[in-house]
Amino acid sequence: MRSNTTLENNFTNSAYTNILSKIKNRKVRVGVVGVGYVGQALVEALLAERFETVGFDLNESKLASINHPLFSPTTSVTNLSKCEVICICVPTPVDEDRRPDISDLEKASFDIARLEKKERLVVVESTVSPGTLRKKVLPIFEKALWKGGNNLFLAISPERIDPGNKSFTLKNTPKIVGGIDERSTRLAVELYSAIVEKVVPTTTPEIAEFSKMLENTYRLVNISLINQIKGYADAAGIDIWEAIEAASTKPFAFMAHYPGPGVGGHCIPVDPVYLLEEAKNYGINLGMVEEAVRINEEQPKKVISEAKKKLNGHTAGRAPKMLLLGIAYKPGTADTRESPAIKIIHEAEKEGFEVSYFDPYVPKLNGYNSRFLTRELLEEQDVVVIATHHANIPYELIVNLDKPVIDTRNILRSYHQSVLNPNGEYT
Ligand code: SAJ
Repeated sequence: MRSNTTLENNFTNSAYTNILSKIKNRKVRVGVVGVGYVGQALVEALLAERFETVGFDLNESKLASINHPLFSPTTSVTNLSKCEVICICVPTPVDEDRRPDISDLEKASFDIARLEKKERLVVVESTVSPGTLRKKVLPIFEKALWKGGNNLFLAISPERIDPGNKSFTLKNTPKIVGGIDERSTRLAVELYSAIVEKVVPTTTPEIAEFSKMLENTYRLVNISLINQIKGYADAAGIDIWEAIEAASTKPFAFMAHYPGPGVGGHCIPVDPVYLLEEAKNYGINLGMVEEAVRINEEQPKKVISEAKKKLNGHTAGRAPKMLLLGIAYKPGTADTRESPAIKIIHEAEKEGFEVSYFDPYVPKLNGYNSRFLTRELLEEQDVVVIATHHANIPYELIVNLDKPVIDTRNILRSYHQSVLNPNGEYT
């Protein structure tokens, strides 16, 4: 009588070899849960390699943008039952108390765990704290009687999509993959090797989860560092932008980061919060990361105090008018998640400013409408703040403006050096 283990091993082996061969022969059907900018890039890469793909999203408009004979959009999770592979690309934001919120991931895992039980590879692409796959996601499947490494193969592969980046795409950005066991890792490597030039397996999923946190915490700490150091440079009358340019001539061990009004987006300001929370569970205090998060949150207030200093009470008796240029979180996108510009609006209004904005990518937001940028509109203002330096903002209207301009991105310098007065200030 063959032991249970042998039977299980045989089952695992056949489940594993079945999925492996289907991936190799492009016969596997891949489900993508969450077709936002990450899921959409993944779907397009899978379709380009002729994988039959099912895209699930609650928001039908996100599915409408993909048109391909091998693509089936759906708003019903049960349509994923036919998929032997399912990739989860749902957001993992922070909640209103700035605490990690993986409820979308838990819901997606719960829904997938309730699908018909057939061997399946599930890959989580969402950014999560180290240990989430093993401690939070796997138990959801095990509670639904899936057996990790038997009929369930589970891996993490953190997304590395940079929206709008033309040089680094899903295909040419190395993909980190970590499975809960060897077979899971092997299957995930096989899948991603079909659509990404370089796949990097890690020994454990925790290493893969940690590496993503490292990437984005590194970025926040360095941006907060340059924002803090700028305060010293300004006080000392030193041009921080030229200093960064000079430091960047060092061909090794220096990566330029630039001052700004704060760090937005759903990755950089958010991921370090996940790391901080998880580190606390081990009694570890990452003071430097906490300070970076604090500095970042302070930036919008610094912009307001600079505006008040430049106005120096000139508008006594009436609300000073502030025009914000660019409210998306970074140039070239309409995404306003965690955008510092929105925080500037809130802070400015708290300080009594009358605020309006112009952003060619964001026609309306939170009850405001983007104003049409004209000389007349600029003349009406007391102060102009360049918060997000979209390339298609007509800076020629600003560069000779005889009003205080707070150019948080130093974009005007590249317009006309001639407007700098001898003290190196913009007129
Ligand atoms: N920012 C600065 N100074 C800088 C760089 C960025 O203030 O020197 C601000 C931006 O204005 C923005 C925020 O930080 O508000 C985030 O900018 P980002 O360029 O990091 O853009 P993201 O959020 O799209 O980050 C993505 C991330 N990619 C992934 O998570 C897969 C990040 O890891 C990349 O480093 C980044 O793109 C990139 O390098 O473009």
